[in-house]
Amino acid sequence: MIELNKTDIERIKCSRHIVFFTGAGMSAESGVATFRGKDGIWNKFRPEELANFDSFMKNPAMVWEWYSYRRDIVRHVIPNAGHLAIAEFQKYFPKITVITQNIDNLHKRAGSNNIFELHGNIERNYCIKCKTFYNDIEERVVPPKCKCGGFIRPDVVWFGEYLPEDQYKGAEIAASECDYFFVVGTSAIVFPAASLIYIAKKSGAFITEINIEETDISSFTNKTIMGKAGKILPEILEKIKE
Ligand code: BJW
Ligand code: ZN
Repeated sequence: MIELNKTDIERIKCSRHIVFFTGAGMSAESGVATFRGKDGIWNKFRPEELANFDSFMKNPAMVWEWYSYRRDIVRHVIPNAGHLAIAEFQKYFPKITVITQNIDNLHKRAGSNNIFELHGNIERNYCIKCKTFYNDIEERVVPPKCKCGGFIRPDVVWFGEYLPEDQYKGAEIAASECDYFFVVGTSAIVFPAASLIYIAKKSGAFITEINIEETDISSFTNKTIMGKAGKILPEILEKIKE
């Protein structure tokens, strides 16, 4: 059973606006690998070789193939009990905001409807030259090319790139306005996304972390619950319904 006492549950119940700030650990139980840690994909693939624009320009085919491979994975997995619990929270609170660093679309597929995607979405692509957006792409050539001749890249945020302004701005407002802020399955080391935790705390929100291990922000949060997101979140929801 989770380490939440009556006061903790009351505090959640009294909240009018709850934010769930999620990272790769949120989707781990769906079968999407995390980046860092024991089973992280970056033990096998180096981020600096794949997750930045220079690498894409140096070897577009390799980078495109890597995202193609990951796109295929996320299309074949399904939202887990944690994603579904977050979506169900919408029934019980005036406002729920999901701020995700994940590019896998699983919150949307679970039914959450107020989502800020800080690092893009692997289902979208755009031409680096004329910025035309593409959803489904026939990969006759790899990487595919736009009508204008430019390479098409995934609409994800690589290191050194700015986050989509509207998504970050919306997330920043939610973090500063909410009264409860859950940090779920993130190592919280990538900025500016991680700064939202500090903004929320400074603005007076209660911060609860859900993670299978301690992170850099564990000493900063008001509470850390150790465990899997797919187990803890449904348990919290059940307590709220009681
Ligand atoms: C579970 C679980 C279960 C497992 N239940 N929990 C020095 C200092 C500060 C900043 C910088 C710096 N040097 C460079 C920077 C900036 C840089 C940055 O932050 N780097 C740090 C790594 C140091 N940031 C950027 O470059 C950003 N842009 C930017 O700053 O723009 C301004 C600028 C512009 C121009 C010039 C200069 C500056 C952009 C960051 C983009 C991040 N992109 C990626 C890749 C996306 C595409 C793709 O998927 O390929 O986003 S990197 C990767 O990390 C991905 C993630 O969204 C992000 C965060 O990872 P996350 O989600 O936390 O995953 P993990 O694997 O780290 O953690 C998983 C957690 O889950 C663990 O804690 C587990 O324990 C837990 N877990 N199973 C619960 N079942
Ligand atoms: Zn183009």
